[in-house]
Amino acid sequence: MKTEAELASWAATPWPELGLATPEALEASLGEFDAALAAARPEREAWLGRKRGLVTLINQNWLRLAPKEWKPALGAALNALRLRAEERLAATEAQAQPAATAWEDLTLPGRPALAAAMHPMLAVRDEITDIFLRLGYTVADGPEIETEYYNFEALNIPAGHPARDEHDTLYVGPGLPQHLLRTHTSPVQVRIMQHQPPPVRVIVPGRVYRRDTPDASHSPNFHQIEGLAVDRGLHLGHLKGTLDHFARAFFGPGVATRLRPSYFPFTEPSAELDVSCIFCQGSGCRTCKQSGWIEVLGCGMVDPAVFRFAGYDPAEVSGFAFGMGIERLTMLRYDWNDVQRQYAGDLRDLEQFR
Ligand code: 2U9
Repeated sequence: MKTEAELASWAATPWPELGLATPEALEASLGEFDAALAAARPEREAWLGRKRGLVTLINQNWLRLAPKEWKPALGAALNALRLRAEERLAATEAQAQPAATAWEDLTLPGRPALAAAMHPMLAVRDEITDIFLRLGYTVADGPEIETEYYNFEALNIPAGHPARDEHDTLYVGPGLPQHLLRTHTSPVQVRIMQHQPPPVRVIVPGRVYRRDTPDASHSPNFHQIEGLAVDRGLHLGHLKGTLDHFARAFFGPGVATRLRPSYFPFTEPSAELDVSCIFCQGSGCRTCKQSGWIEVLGCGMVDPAVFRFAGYDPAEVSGFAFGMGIERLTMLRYDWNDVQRQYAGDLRDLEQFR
């Protein structure tokens, strides 16, 4: 088969010098061009270039100088060759296209990879959990779908008790016993006491549900950490010492604490733990509503009725319990004013904590 250079000098030969005496001879010689076209990866300039392209040369030197009677056959054959060249070129150019766009400017700086990060609320959960792990507590969890017995009865909240209304319970399906989405993690502590003898020192982080309309401080599901300690001879001093330690470990050694009397059906006496305002150091600001104190958690000595439900003898053991909302503590830690920010997944918030 002829090379492109040989074909070029052939195409440049004027018709009278070619000596093509028969139509068959013409067909055979144009066949050489066809064969070269099929074998090569044709280049547009070499075949269809306006000045030196092979088709152009044949047009100028063969067709233009050929006698009249040869022109129709030669013109048709040349046209067919032009069309095949056009087809081949279109095919090879289409193949080359993706490779051309895959080129990148290798001098550009690289795009930073997005690294996953701990959600701030879960980081606060772990931070709180770790404080109690260092005190010798263990971590437990349990089902989010509960019975009325474990969520209410065993926690000294009988049917008709006003605390049932306050819990804004979400019920799950028909059927008895009635199932519900737990309104607190306390059922887990009841199950633990049913299954293991005292002493108990356990921390229970988990998701809980309440039928609330979402706003800046409410969400139909949120997260709590509850704690329970049961042993012989535990008293309010143990509760106060433990929570004092927690408050200073979490908010810093400078905070003051106070216990303010409160009421929960499952503890007696009950209290709320306040810390001196971490934003104004107690002098009064918007966050602490000028009081100088911020409410952090609820707590109390476990009610003897709860021990009886769980199978412990209140004459033998005593204990204390506490509960806190993790989102609330996250808002305090990061000075976020709206709990919904913790569920929005806004990267501008989350990227700060990589
Ligand atoms: C058992 C016995 C006692 C858990 C407690 C609180 C006080 C409390 C709230 C804080 C804000 C829930 O997230 S919140 O709305 N919790 O104030 N929780 S004492 O008491 C228990 C738990 C289990 C067997």
